Amino acid sequence: MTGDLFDMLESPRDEQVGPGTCLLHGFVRNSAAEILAALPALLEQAPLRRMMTPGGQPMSVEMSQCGSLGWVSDRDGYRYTRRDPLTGNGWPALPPFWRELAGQAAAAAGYASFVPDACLINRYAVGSRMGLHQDRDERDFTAPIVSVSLGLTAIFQLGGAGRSDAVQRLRLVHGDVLVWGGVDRLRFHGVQAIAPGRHELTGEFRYNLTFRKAG
Ligand code: MD3
Ligand code: FE
Repeated sequence: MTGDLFDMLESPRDEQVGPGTCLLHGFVRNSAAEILAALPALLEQAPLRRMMTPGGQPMSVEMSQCGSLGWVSDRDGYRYTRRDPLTGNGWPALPPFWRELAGQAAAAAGYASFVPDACLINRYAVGSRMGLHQDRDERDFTAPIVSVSLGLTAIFQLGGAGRSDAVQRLRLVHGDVLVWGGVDRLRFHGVQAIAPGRHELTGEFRYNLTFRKAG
C-alpha cells in the first residue's frame, strides 16, 4: 500500500530534478501490483492502439486512456476528446484508487489538491520510444502532471524550454513517480528506446500512466 505514513512524508528518496520537478523514487512500488490489476478491464473497454501523428506516422508507443477526457492524435492534430474514436464510447472511468495515488504523489511533491480528469496509458514494447515534445494540449498549465513508471526501466530525457536545449537523462524504474509543474510544466521531454528485458509484473513492457488535468 502506498497509504502508509512513510510514503506520505517527504523523504530523502524524493529528488528535486528541476525547480518544479520532483522524482519520487519507488513511490508506488508497493502498490504496483494493485495498479496493474486494474489494467485489463480498462484496456478491454478502450483497447491499446498506435495513434497516428499529424504527419501520418504511427507512433511507436501503444496508447489508451481513462478519465473523462482522453488525448487523441490523428491527421487533424492533437486534442482531448470525451469519446474514444475507435469505439465511439466514452473513455473508461479513472479508477478511484489511481486518482487517489496521483493526488498523493502530487501532494508529496508540493502540489496540493491535484484532481486529474485524464490518464494516458502508454505501453512501451522493447525498442519503443517517444521523441522530444512538450505537453501543451491541456487548458490549464498551472496544474501539475503526474507520471507513474511500471515494468521495464526507461531512460528519460528532460530538456529545457526550447527544443534544442541540452537534455538531462533520468533513469525511471518500476514504481517511480515523476511530478512536474510550475516553471517546468512546458519543458521538452522524451523517452529513449526501451532496452530489452523482462519484468516479473509486466513482462517485456514498460507502462507509463500520465495523470493530467486536461479540461
Ligand atoms: C515534462 N509520457 O505521454 S511524462 C507523454 O514516460 C509522456 O511515457 C512519458 O511524455 C512516458 O506525453 C511520461 C514524463 C515527464 C517527465 C518530466 C518532465 C514529462 C516532463 C519534466 C518537465 C516537463
Ligand atoms: Fe509528454
